[in-house]
Parts: sequence; structure tokens; C-alpha cells
Amino acid sequence: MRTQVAIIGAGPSGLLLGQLLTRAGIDNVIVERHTPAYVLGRIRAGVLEQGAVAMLDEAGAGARLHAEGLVHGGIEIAWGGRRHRVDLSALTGGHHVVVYGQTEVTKDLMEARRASGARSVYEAEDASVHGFDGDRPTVRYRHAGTTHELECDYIAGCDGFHGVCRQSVPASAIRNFERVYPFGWLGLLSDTPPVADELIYVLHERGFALCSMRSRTRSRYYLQCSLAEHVEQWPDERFWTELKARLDPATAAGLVTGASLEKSIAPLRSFVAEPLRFGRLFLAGDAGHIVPPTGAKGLNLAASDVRYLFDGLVEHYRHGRSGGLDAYSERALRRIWKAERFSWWMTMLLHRFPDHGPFGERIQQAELDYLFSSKAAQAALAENYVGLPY
Ligand code: RFL
Ligand code: PHB
Repeated sequence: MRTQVAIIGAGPSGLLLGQLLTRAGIDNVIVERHTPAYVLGRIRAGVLEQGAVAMLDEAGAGARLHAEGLVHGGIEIAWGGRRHRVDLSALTGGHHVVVYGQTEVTKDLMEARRASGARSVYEAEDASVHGFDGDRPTVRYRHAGTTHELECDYIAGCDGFHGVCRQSVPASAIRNFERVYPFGWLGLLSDTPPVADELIYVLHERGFALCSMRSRTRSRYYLQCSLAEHVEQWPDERFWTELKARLDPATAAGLVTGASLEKSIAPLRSFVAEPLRFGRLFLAGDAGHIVPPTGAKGLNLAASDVRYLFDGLVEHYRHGRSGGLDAYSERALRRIWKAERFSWWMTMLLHRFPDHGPFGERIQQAELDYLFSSKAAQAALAENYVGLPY
């Protein structure tokens, strides 16, 4: 089998890149390890920047998002028993974010791909990438007991943090930057109305909490938890009791609880690989970088990587120029590092750090005090939260 661009991974970055390429007349094949149902079962991001929304429109997958997504012009930060609003729209000249689950984004992109007839191989086992330092890269995988080889011009490594693409690059050619945080997020999804109209990020002495949502009838809540804990130790009752303990009394009184649809623990990590291009292999999305979820940037960064990579591929196939592909890694990394900085800062601002001690806590209080006494500080938060320009 032969294609122009072989895409490893059918997460948001692989599906978005594939859809844009197909619409631009560039042949591509997606090779994914899991089943579509498994990919859709992972409950992850919920907040989209306007740039990511525009790309989903360009991919022809934005209709349901516009009909069902919730436009948010602000977020709240609760601390010291009070909720403070950050007016994202007023502080950014009218920008906003859209609350629409990653599951729905993935579903819409899968549907668009199915309708386009582009090729996808799900349940591809032992995928491996070869020859990307030369002119004829290939992807090998097993499917239904048979080994297949896919020849291509380029490989897009959209296979997430644990994927095979980054790991196939010789250690001497790549530099990794990493910070692992000493806690995780325990997430719960429930068919209950959200406790507030906008997201509430909470700093409490018992730890961070986040009140988010997927729709007007479906909520997503998170609690900072220890990495030693397991989901089984968190029956729903315990989760709701702990969440209420981290909310101010008025908000806690308005919380509607119910049975969980899903519960999971995610570790928090900052990670960047440099560069993001190795000959004819390009890394995009979580394959090249990870942010802690506090800034809601992971999925949005996947979209901006795809923007730069797609533009480079179009320039190559339409005009025979390599400038965009040559600049991919540098352009993407400039935006990635700013999102890394913001996500790290939001994480430092809003979590209890077991090793910070009294000095660290006072600095955190001063940072929050400053934030809510300075329009300039709020504007800096707002412009990063709604997304820096591409
Ligand atoms: P994905 O989604 O991990 O998809 C990678 C795909 O590659 C497949 N794969 C392979 N396929 C073939 N062969 C192999 N060897 C393979 N190895 C892996 C995998 O099965 C998978 O289908 O990466 P992608 O596409 O780059 O997308 C990245 C996003 O998923 C991620 O950044 C976000 O979910 C991060 N994130 C958030 N981002 C936001 O922008 N806003 C948010 O509000 C937000 N909240 C979150 C988040 C991530 C979270 N977790 C659990 C990490 C909240 C949480 C709790
Ligand atoms: C979510 O709704 O899953 C979500 C929202 C905002 C974040 C992280 C996760 O910062």
C-alpha cells in the first residue's frame, strides 16, 4: 500500500490533520492501535480556543460544535472562600472559549473521515516507522494477523505521549525537557447540571478542585489527589463529600450530585521534545509535548501543531516549496513553550504542593492577591487562556 502522508494515531491531532489533508486532495492513511469505541471512551479535554474551532470548521467538522458547544466569556477562580471572575472577553477584546468535549470533537472528525472515504486502519498492532531519515519512509503494522507495509512520502507522528514515533528517534537526535508534578487529578463525569454557568478553578487548603461541564446537563469535576491513590478508593459519595469540602458554602449548597458515568486519575506532567522533525517524520500533539491540564491547552496545542504541519505539507505538494516543513519544528515550539509556561504557571498558582512549605504558600497567596487587584495580571491570564495567536 502507498500513500502521501501516513498518520500514526487517530486522536484529535491525527484525525484533524487527516481531514484537512483529504480536503486539500492530499492522500493519507491513519494507522491506529485501538478500536474507534476505545478512542471515544477516553474522557479528556473540554475547552477549545477559537483557533481550534476555526480549524474544525476548515476540516468540515464544526457544525455540531456550533450548535451544541457552550460559548464562555469568562472563568472563575475561587480562593479564600470567595469566587472571583476573570472576564475573558472584556480583557481580550471580545475573545472567548468554547466548552465542547474532546469525545465529541473526535466523534465529529471520525464521522467526517468516514463520509470522505479516506482510509483508516484501526486495531493496527505493533506499528513501527522506518526509513524516515531517507527518501522512502515506511510504516509497518499487523492487522487481523497479517503484516502490512505502508510506503509514504511523510510520516505524521500523532500517536500521543506513549506512542511509537518519538521513541523511534535515536536518543542522540532528540532532547527531552520534563517536569513531573507530585499529584494527580481525579476526574468524575456525571449527568447532573453544572454547579455554575462558567468553569470554577478552586484553590483550597485541602487541594485544587475544578468544576467544569460538557453541556447544561452533564458535569465534569476534578480533585487534586495523591499519586498513590486508586479510583477504587474513591466511591462517588467520597468524591462529592471532598468536592463540597473544597467549595465555598454557597457553591457547595448548590451542587447537584449523582451517579458517576466515568472516573479516572491522571498524573500531571510538563514535557517537550526538541526538535519535532526528524527527516520525514514529524511529531504533532501529545507525541511531542504534554502540559498539565490546568491551563486547558493540550488539545489546543495539538490543533496549532496541525495548523503549521498542514500548511507546510500543502506548500510542499501544491507549490513544491519546503519552507513550511523546514520551519515546522521551530514555529510549533515557539507556541508550545508559551503554552507550557502558562500551564505550569496555572498549576503552580492553584495546587497544594506538599514540598512548598510556608514560604511557598505565602507566595501563592500573594500571587492570587496580585491577580485580583491588577487588571494587567488578569489580562495576561485571559490572553493566554483564550489562546495566543497562531
Ligand atoms: P491522543 O489523544 O493521545 O491520541 C493519540 C492516538 O494515538 C494512538 N496510538 C497509536 N496508534 C498506533 N500505533 C501506536 N503505536 C500508537 N500509540 C498510540 C492512541 O491509541 C491514540 O488514539 O493524542 P493527540 O491526538 O495528540 O491529542 C492530544 C489530546 O488528547 C490531549 O492533549 C488533551 O486531552 C489534553 N487535555 C486537555 N486539553 C485541552 O486543550 N483542554 C482541556 O480542557 C484538557 N483537559 C486534557 C484535559 C487531558 C487530560 N488527561 C487525561 C491527560 C483533561 C485531562 C484529565
Ligand atoms: C475539562 O472540562 O475536562 C477541563 C476543563 C478545563 C481544564 C481542564 C479540563 O483546565
